[in-house]
Amino acid sequence: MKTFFTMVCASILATSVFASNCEIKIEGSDMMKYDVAEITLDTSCEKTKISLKHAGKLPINAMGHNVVIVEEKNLSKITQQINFSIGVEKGYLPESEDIIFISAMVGGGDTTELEMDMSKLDKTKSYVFFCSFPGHWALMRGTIKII
Ligand SMILES: [Cu+2]
Repeated sequence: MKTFFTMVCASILATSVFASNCEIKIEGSDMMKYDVAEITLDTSCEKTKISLKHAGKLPINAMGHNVVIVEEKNLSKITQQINFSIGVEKGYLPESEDIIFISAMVGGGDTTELEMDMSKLDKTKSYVFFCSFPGHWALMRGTIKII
C-alpha cells in the first residue's frame, strides 16, 4: 500500500513539473531540419523537458541530431568549435561553460530527452537552440522565446 501511494504521489509530482508548457517536443528529419523554428520556455516551470525525436531513418553517424542551447551572442563562438574528432558522445563539442544545455545525439527513429533546470536561464538574455552535428547548425537552429 505504501508503495502504491508513493507511486501515485510521484506521478502527480511528475505531472506538475512537466505540465503543458513545461514539456516541448521537437522533431529532426533526414532533411537536416527541425520541425520548429522557435520554442517557448516558460519560466514558471521549475524544469522543462525537451523531447527530441529523430523522425528520419539515417544513422547517427550520417545524420545525427541533438539540441544545444546557448546565448545567442555565443552561437558563432561555439559553432566554430564543432569538430568530428571530439566524438558523437560529446555532441562534437568541447566542454564549455557557454553551453547551457546539451542533449544526447540521436539517429533515425530514436528519441532523447533533455531536462532543463529553468533557473539557469535569464529572462533578460537571448538564447538560441541548434544541432551540433558538424555542418547542421546553419540549417538546424531556432530562436527561444522566454515567457
Ligand atoms: Cu543535426
